Amino acid sequence: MEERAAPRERFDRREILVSGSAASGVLLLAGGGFALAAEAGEQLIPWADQPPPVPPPAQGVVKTLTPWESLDSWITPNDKFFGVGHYEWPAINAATWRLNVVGQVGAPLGYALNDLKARPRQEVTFTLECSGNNGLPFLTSAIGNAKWAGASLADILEAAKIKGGAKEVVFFGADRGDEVLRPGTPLELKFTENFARSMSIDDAMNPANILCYEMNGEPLPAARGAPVRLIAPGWFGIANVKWLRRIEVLETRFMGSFMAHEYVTVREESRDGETVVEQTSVGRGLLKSAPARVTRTGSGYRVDGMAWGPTPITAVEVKIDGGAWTKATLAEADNSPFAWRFWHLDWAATPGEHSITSRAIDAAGNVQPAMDDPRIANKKTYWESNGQITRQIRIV
Ligand SMILES: Nc1nc2c(c(=O)[nH]1)N[C@H]1C(S)=C(S)[C@@H](COP(=O)(O)O)O[C@H]1N2
Ligand SMILES: [Mo]
Repeated sequence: MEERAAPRERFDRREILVSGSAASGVLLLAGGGFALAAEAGEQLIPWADQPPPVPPPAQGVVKTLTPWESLDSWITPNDKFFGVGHYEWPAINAATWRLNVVGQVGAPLGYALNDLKARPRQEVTFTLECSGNNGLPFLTSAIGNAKWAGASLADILEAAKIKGGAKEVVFFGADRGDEVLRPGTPLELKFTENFARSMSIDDAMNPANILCYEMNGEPLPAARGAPVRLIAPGWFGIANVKWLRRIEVLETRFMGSFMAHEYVTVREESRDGETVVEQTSVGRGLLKSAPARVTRTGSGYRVDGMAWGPTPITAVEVKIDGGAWTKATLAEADNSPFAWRFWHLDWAATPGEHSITSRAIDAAGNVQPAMDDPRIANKKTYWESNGQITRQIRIV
């Protein structure tokens, strides 16, 4: 876990961003809501329920997490972006790197980095969240919002001429590791596999998808998947394959470890009075919000947070202790359908221990589920955890 920045440092950072490069200034203004930007004299009150450190077995996978309290700008700076990777992070020479598009295509293609950069540039501001976020005690704040730029995936698939009858597009990363099926049995099978995820042809052809080489105006950092990663706006982190190496079109369903074994949600459902188990591959992002931080300015308190999901957020409500749900103030809407929305609530806090819960509501009236909602309570795995988050705070 990174150390929490002191309020003074955060204030300085904002000054630099606003008065610094024009590009950064535009990013900040485009967000519409710098609700979390530190004000002079503002004091951050850390949550009393800090997450435990990432345990050693998971440290190889969860590499960086910036605490919620420090995720205080609408665009998450590259140095604060969380990092998840399942195998050793590969070192790739961008000068010799090539991306091949092969399989069930009429015109197999190969691109060097400069070939991709020569194509029309497409940008998207997208909040990337690990589907394990808030599913495990130590895995919180595995989320960040960035402006990604790259080449349109749909244009490239179009140029490759996908054959009739093809079913899926598989995105292979350069990172690889050992997997085992039926461990400890006579039928045990060990093999080495590249990280890979697939999408239906329809999902892959979504015009929002990009082969991304730039993040927040800088070349895509090595840890974020350089030289090129898939950015699939609206999908959980897992779909956004880093260190892309090969795109392969298949005429069957792809059942790699990260589609079929890992990142599978197991949920009990009731069907005609019978309890059945459904296993589904982790998919699109879900309606969710989080209280991110509490600050005091003079004698006033304020709760800041964010809300995100597949549909526009129309309201966020906050519950303090056992009280009524109260509407938070949403930051000005921007034109980024895939980005989180900031919100805040002024709070006349009294000394003592308090709990703070938030819930997001979308235009269709969907409400982020409570933790005891059957959708959440009957979920056996920690992925896709969009239940309401409750935080604890001590006011002195
Ligand atoms: N090649 C590759 N891509 C990957 C992964 C990986 O292990 N290997 N992890 C995925 C997961 S689970 C998440 S949450 C995001 C994290 O992206 P970030 O490290 O850039 O924040 O990358 C996804 N893409
Ligand atoms: Mo993830």
